Amino acid sequence: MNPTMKRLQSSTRANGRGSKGVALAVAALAGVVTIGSTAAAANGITIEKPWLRFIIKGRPAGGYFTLRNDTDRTIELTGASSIGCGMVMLHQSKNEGGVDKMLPVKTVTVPAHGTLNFRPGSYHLMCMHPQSTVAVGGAVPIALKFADGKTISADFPVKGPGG
Ligand SMILES: [Cu+2]
Repeated sequence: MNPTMKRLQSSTRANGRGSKGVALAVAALAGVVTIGSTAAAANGITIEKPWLRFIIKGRPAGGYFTLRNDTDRTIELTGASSIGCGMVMLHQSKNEGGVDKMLPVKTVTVPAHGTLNFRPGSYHLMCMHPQSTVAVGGAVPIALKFADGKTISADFPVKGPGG
């Protein structure tokens, strides 16, 4: 075996080990952030049963989920973002004087060891400009941002108007 070939072989082995290490790291990371496709959790905060209600192309789509706080402190959701939505807003649906309205909210808090349902008729995310990649049967990753600077991402399966 000439020296060049020997170098090539050892570098191939090194690469093999390297990519295996990366794959394991990615798998470990995915394990922390995503549990199946129905919940995402980090540091005691869980996004359960996320879904996006896609009604018609070109119209905003509502994002729904349950936010569970298993920590000993109040958590404060301050915003969300998604490349699939152009822009994501925090909204609250309210009935005022017999009229259904959606109002933008700056923050949504969940008390220690509490849960909050983001659902039709209440708090929800508004996917303002669903991109062409958003389609029923697919999923859109959305990142929730918290007051402490942390973010948690979850894949929101896209469903039709009936959920
Ligand atoms: Cu809305």
